[in-house]
Amino acid sequence: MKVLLIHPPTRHMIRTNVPKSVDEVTGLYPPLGLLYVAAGAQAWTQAEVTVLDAPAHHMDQAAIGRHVSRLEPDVVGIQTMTFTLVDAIQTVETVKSAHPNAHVTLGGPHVNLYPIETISIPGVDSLVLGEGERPFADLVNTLADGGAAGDVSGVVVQDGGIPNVTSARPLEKDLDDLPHPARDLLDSSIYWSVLATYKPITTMMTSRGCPMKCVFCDRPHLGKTFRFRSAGSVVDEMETCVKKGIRELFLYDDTFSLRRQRIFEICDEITRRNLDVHWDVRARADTLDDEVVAAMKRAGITRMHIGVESGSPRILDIIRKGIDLEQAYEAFELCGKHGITSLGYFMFGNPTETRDDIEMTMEFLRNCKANHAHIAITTPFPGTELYRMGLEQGLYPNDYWQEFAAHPDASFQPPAWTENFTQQELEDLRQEAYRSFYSRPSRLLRQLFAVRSFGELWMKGRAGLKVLFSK
Ligand code: B12
Repeated sequence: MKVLLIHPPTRHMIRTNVPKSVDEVTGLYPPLGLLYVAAGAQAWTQAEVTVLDAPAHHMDQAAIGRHVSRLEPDVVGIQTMTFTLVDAIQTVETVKSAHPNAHVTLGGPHVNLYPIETISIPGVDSLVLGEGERPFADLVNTLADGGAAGDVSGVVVQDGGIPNVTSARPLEKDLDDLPHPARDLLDSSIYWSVLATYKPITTMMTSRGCPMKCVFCDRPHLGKTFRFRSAGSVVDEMETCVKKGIRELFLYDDTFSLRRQRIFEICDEITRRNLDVHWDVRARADTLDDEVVAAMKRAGITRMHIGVESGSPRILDIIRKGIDLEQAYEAFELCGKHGITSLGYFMFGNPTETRDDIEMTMEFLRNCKANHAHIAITTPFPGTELYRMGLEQGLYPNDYWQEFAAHPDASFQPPAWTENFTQQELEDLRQEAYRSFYSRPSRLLRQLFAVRSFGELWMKGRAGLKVLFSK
């Protein structure tokens, strides 16, 4: 049995709130979710498993077609995000015309949000809901034994043209039971990030799920319970990466720092093994204090991504962020004190937001000790509470994400939250905020002294200019 897992191109990616020019210079990240599915297939089936990362190799559909005709895979799995749906569908068509006998299945965030619309796409044989490791392996084994995809729990198929939408399997209880991502199936040396000091980089997840209630966020398939791996499992994976020559790890946990004790366990294990590794995390401001930040610094952390979203306490309540400004200021102070680069994430155009609220966010940006800022324009994502609020209060006349899922169109541009501002006004305010943030001499000097090579200066300089002057 030959299994091919495809990370589709991103040529028709729906642009949200990150200008294309910025996206292109920020880096190349491996498709972690797909590598988990590959590892499950390697561990629990007899199949010969390969992974194709099309964006990494600048592959278009013709190149994918040639690859599929050469390989003639029995099962093809395609990673599907709502934002890259058009590319995923083109990839289905390409696979079916290059090798019609292949069983084509889709998995990833999008299929959990719109299963009916997605299983109805011509050429799609099945969908794997939820966490894909086990159901995908069972699908491969069932097909290998001549069984039907519809017999596998957590797999959606069409019966006589009627979608039989089953539910996803329960979430993995113990993440330590899952195999580590199959990074050997990709060329690890090609992945990089403008934020990184070292190359190559990779991404990692030490936990899944987030219990927080931020209205703009949704992880349809990873749940609201914080499930986490043991320190031993996490550092084993880090050690494997270091042995592969990967010097910098991007930990993409939604909130790495939720369990204080676990952070100490992971840091102590890194130090005990004397692992020379650089890593970065996403952390909530209300989970950080001097002791825990010092421990992470001793264990090699280089960067922390901290979601602040707004400098207005009223808006923080409305978007249910669950932090206060003192905690946010303190978080950046602590990073500065321990020599950890910090990135603050902010959004302009939140529900009921006024010019005064945005002024408060600009005030926060001017005074906080963050090294970098990422300012997004609030754009409701599918499946989020924010999107439901926008539809309920009539800000949007129709369920445009459902229509996009049913009739994907590459020219679709998801609307911002334009309750009190136009998209253009929000973009102008964002440019103004970036300029006032990055033009502070103390911050510019700190950036300058932080770079370690001319190459890094060139990369960061180019990205910085794109952020400051891109339209
Ligand atoms: C790391 C990450 C990235 C990385 C790497 C993305 C990648 N290609 O893997 C980078 C920085 C490149 C990135 C970019 C973007 N991202 Co992103 N990203 C994430 C993040 C934080 C973690 C993804 C991850 O590894 N999860 C852990 C693994 C275990 O989960 P998973 O990937 O979903 O995979 C599991 C299942 O979904 C399923 N599965 C997944 N793929 C497949 C394929 C098959 C065949 C099968 C059977 C199963 C299966 O099984 C996997 C294992 O259990 C998620 C949020 C999250 N917590 O998941 C957002 C997320 C996936 N990203 C999101 C978005 C919107 C984007 C961007 C469009 C943002 C932008 N505007 O630029 C771009 C798209 C770029 C692209 N290449 O597609 C959204 C997608 C929402 C949606 N409805 O589609 C998410 C959910 C965050 C959010 N805001 O809601 N992202």
